[in-house]
Amino acid sequence: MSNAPRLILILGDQLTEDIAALAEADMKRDVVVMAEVADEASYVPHHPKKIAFLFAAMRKFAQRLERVGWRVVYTRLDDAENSGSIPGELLRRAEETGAQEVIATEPGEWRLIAALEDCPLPVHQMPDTRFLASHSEFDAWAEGRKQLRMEYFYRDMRRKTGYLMQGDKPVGGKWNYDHDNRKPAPDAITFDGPLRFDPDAVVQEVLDLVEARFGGNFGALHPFWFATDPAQARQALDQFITYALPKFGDYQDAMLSENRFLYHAVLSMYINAGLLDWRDACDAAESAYKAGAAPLNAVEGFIRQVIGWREYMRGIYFREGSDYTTRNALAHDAELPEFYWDAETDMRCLSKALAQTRDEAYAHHIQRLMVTGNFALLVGVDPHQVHEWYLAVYADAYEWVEAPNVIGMSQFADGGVVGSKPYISSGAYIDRMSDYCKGCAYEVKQKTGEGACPFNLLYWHFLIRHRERFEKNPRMAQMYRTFDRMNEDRRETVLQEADHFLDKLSSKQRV
Ligand code: FAD
Ligand code: DLZ
Ligand code: SF4
Repeated sequence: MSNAPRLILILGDQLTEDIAALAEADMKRDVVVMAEVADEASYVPHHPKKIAFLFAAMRKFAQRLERVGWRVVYTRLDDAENSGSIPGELLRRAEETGAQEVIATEPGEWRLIAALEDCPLPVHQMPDTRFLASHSEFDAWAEGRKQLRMEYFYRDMRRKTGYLMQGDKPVGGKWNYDHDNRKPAPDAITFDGPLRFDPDAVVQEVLDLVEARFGGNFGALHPFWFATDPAQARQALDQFITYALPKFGDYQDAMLSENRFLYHAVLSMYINAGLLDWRDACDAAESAYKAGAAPLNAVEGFIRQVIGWREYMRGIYFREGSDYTTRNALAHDAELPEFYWDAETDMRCLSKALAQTRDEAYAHHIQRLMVTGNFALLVGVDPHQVHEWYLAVYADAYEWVEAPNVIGMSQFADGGVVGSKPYISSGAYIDRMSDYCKGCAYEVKQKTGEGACPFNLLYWHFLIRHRERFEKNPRMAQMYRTFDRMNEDRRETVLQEADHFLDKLSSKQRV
């Protein structure tokens, strides 16, 4: 057996000492490879905060590995010899060290999986064991089912983990308390938002680099306050559990112009990058319930997002295959409106959600689904463009989780693999769940005519464009009946005004 070192590849979203590749490695023999590379930093124009977060977290992770005795070769973005790609760095490091093979943990994107397969060096891609359900477990669950509904998968994950279980029954008698989790935005929020961290020397150095190299990308780099190591991420978790979790459930779907985080965890970027283990987050939430510090609807809701939705989305991404992001079941081909890149629109809901995205690299689920996603779907944007936008602008975005949320849940471009019906709404839903409509240039209660809320027009336009596909869907039949009950003049007016709005949008006039 050769005693040459092997290269242990650790990617920017694999920053935990429990990562599979490291578990296979021999500290005395092997060399850990980490690299900031142009290819990864620019396959979409990532938000500067996202790049800064990852580079800072990568540098700190490399330091931690070195401290415990690993030999780490770390490439900085501005190193003169940087080849610019992950396979390029593996080849360069193989030449330097004499290594002839690589151990990696399976990346969260088909693109990079293929690039590692094509690498001239043999690369062993180990299953990513950070998840609750392996690919084969998800496939076994999915096999033979007509519809892959998250709810049933989630119940299996509850049974598997034992979270909120009493024997084989769910605590409280119900699996899902979502019904209690749809309260409109409250007037006052008692949570100050996620824990913020001042940049230390490592972060500051990265901020300077990112400013110089990616300062032109969409998104504000400053103020930068994300956690960049596991200790900080744990503190952010504790802050959420103590101060926000008790109300997380109630106001999960609410949106407020002046409060960007409400009672949300703002932990997804840490969990996805490896700084925080999802088990620790769920254990902490369950303990809060057991201690009487958080109600069941909140804790069940949180645990469902993590062991249900998050795992389910990953299962879908890998099951559906590498063409998933090119799906376009509704044949949508409009351009992504330019205001997605500058928040310059008179529609206050969009302008607020987009400005928040620009400033924070964060928006919560309902902002992503029912504001930016809803609008893109209603106007018929090419789903691949929508996908690339979401992948770029959020600090937690990696294809394995972003694509099923966007292509599947939000844009219905997978034809119904993730959702049984498209998530669309008129202005009434946004008005009920937010304070956006107050002060908007459009009037949410107005259905047609000058100043009518565009969502009200576009909602019907979407339904009529796709009548053949959705009319027989039992969950949508009522919408068609409502439209058909309008008098003919009104129906025509709605569709004409929607056409007019779409013309304005495609000719790049301000809307
Ligand atoms: P909370 O609302 O506090 O939820 C707690 C945790 O549950 C999150 O940290 C996250 O780990 C998990 N979670 C909740 N919902 C989902 C979901 N649908 N899928 C996966 N995990 C979930 N999430 C990402 O992590 N990356 C993405 O790129 C991403 N893109 C999205 C795009 C669209 C169009 C939509 C509708 C949702 C997307 N989500 C994505 C899911 C969700 O919006 C984010 O996980 C959530 O907003 C993160 O903020 P939070 O930590 O405050 O979450
Ligand atoms: C997102 C990202 C960025 C911006 N930069 C790097 C990088 O320079 N080096 C690296 O190893 N990983 C980076 N990543 C994360 C990868 O893109 C991610 O591992 C894949 O998309 C798979 O999820
Ligand atoms: Fe958005 Fe319509 Fe409300 Fe304006 S009126 S904020 S466009 S939903």
